[in-house]
Amino acid sequence: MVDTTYQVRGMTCGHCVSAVSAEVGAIAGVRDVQVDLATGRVTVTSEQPVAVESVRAAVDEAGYDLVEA
Ligand SMILES: [Cu+2]
Repeated sequence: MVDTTYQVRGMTCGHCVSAVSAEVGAIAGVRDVQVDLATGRVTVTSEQPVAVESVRAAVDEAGYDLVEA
């Protein structure tokens, strides 16, 4: 398993957390998504490293922005 942490901008409440978790969690190979609302940190646990483009697309789909690393 691989843990990767991303920074997401725009989340303000538990609904935002759910939306991001659902979209990112739907990426193939992703096993777990932990969102820290206070910091905007999103930690993705996956079987293989996930392409950042996939994470960006999922975060976009949820309505938020992935901050450039
Ligand atoms: Cu919200």
